[in-house]
Amino acid sequence: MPVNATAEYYRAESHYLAAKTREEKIAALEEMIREAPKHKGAEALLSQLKQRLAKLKSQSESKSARKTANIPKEGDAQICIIGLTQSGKSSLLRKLTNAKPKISEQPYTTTKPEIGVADYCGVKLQLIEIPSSFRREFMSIAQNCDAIIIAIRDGDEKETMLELLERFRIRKPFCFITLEEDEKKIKEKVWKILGLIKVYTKEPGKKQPKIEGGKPPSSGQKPMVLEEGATVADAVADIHKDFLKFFRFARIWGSTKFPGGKVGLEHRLEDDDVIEIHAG
Ligand SMILES: Nc1nc2c(ncn2[C@@H]2O[C@H](COP(=O)(O)OP(=O)(O)OP(=O)(O)O)[C@@H](O)[C@H]2O)c(=O)[nH]1
Ligand SMILES: [Mg+2]
Repeated sequence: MPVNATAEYYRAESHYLAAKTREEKIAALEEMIREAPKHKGAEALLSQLKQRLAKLKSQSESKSARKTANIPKEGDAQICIIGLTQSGKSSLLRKLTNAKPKISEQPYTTTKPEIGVADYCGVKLQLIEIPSSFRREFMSIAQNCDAIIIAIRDGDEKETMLELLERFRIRKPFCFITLEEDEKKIKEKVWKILGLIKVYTKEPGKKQPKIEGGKPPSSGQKPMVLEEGATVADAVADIHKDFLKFFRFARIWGSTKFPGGKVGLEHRLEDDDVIEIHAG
């Protein structure tokens, strides 16, 4: 018992002892801390109360953290497919990836996130369809992904979906896709909004891979995926951080005036560039 505690403190303590939920306990503890005597003799009590409060708060936070259904990112980018029920989300996921979600005429067929991986020119895009119940735990996936595909049947759904994204404060690049769109077009649209570039490496003396926009190179080579605006330095560091120390120059096919033009670390790369790094 604290020395010289006020009546208010004891009232707060009785609230604490009577509290049933964690939230009530937190509120009562905060009240106790406010009302606790602040003199030297009561220091131990105050620190005990603060510790108890911190413990309770961390418990309630981990409980609420469980309400989010974040899915570990795999591949080069994570894209969320969202839309009203029966807008064709599962059909899109089937069309673009290896996933086999159930498709039916029954509204709200999809009840949990469905995940698949799409290949775009060797780039791996992780696609996640979320249920149209728009529960908070599913919306957190849309809040944390890199870009959003909004599945729509017609133009009228656009407004509704944009309002929904705003309501959940989802501010990610997005594009609208309708069921009838061609697979290649959809992937190109998604790639454009991601704000990424793909860059292919080649070894000195070897033939450079032939890159035709939107098509994987015939060699099947997987590109390096970098942020838009990335430089040669970013590409070199992506291969190995220590590599930067030994860098001499690079030759580029694509973003240079002449094929195989010589550049330094500061040269800005573009989508579908081929880079040959000279080091040593
Ligand atoms: N017009 C048209 N309809 C299609 C096509 N593919 C699927 N459908 C129909 O579109 C409806 C919705 O398809 P889903 O892909 O299951 O839609 P969803 O958005 O996943 O729906 P829920 O999971 O129930 O919210 C179904 O009735 C399908 O039969 C298509 O290529 N063209
Ligand atoms: Mg579905």
